[in-house]
Amino acid sequence: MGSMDRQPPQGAAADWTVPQDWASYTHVEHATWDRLFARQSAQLQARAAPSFLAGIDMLKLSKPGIPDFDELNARLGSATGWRVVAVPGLVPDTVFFDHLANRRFVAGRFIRRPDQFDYLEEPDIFHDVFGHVPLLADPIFADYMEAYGKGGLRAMQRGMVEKFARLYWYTVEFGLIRDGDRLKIYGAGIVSSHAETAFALDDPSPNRIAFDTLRTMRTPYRIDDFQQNYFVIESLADLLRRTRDVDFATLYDKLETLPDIAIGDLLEDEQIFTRGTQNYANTRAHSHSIVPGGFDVTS
Ligand code: HBI
Ligand code: FE
Repeated sequence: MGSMDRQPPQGAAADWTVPQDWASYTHVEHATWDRLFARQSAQLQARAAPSFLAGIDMLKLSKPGIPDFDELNARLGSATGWRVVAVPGLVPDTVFFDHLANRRFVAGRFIRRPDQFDYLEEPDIFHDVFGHVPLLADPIFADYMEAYGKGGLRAMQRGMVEKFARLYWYTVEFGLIRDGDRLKIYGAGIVSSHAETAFALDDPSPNRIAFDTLRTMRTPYRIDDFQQNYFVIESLADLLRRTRDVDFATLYDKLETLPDIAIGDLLEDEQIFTRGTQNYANTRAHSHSIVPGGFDVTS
C-alpha cells in the first residue's frame, strides 16, 4: 500500500496511467493470454456466477490475444460507462480509489511469462482484465465498484483503509455468491486462478460464511496462499445494498471497539455454509513468502 505522496514513475501520467502500447505485445504474450483464457472459460462454465459468464463475451474482441484497451473500452463504456486504464503496477491507495470512484479500472499491461503460467505473486493483465472486467459489464456490480472507490476515499480520512481493503478482498477478489442451492464464484482472484477455482468451491478446508460487511472488515486475510475464509453474498444487488446504502461511519465506530476475528475462527451467531476443516492451512508446508502489500494471484 503506497503512501499518499509517492510520485508516478517516469513515463507515467500524474494519475499513474501509461499507454497500453498494444502493438508491442509479442506472439508468445498473445498466446499466453489465449491459453489462459481458454482454460479458465472452460473451467468456469459450471462454477462462475451467471453475471460473470455473461460478461466474458465482453473480452472476445475482433483480434485474438490480449485485449486492446481502446476496442475493449468502446464496448465496456457503452455497457456501463467503465473504462480500463493501464498502470505500471500497484498504485497508491488514493490513486486507486480515485480511479474507481470515476469508473476507471486500473490494470497492469504486462502478462506473466510462460514459466509463471500457474502461479504469480503480482496481478498481471490476465488477472486484472479476465478476472475483473466481465463483472464491470454488469450494471449493479459497476455501481458497487464506483461506491467502493468513493468509500475508499472516505476510509482514508478515517484512517480505516486497512479494514476497508478487507471488504474488497473478500468481495471483489475472493467473493462467492449463492445461485439457488449452489455456490458460485465471482471474485477476480478466484476466477483468474485455475487451482483456487477448484479449491474455493470444492475443498473441505476453508470456511464458507454468509457475507456481512462488518464481519469481513474484522477478518484478516492471507496474500500468500488459498483463502481460509470465503464470504457468500445472496446477490450482487444485496452486496450493493449492504455497502453503498449503509453508514460506514457507524461501522467504523464499532470497529474501533471490536477486536479482529482470528483468521480461521467462526462466530456463534453467523450463518455458515461450510464449516471448514482448515486442514489445508494447518498442514501445508508454506513455500511462498509473504510480500507486504503484495498480491497472491495464483492461476
Ligand atoms: N493498485 N494496480 C493496483 N491494483 C490494485 O488492485 C490495487 C492497487 N493499489 C492499492 C490497492 N489495490 C488496495 O488499496 C485495494 O486492495 C484496496
Ligand atoms: Fe485484483
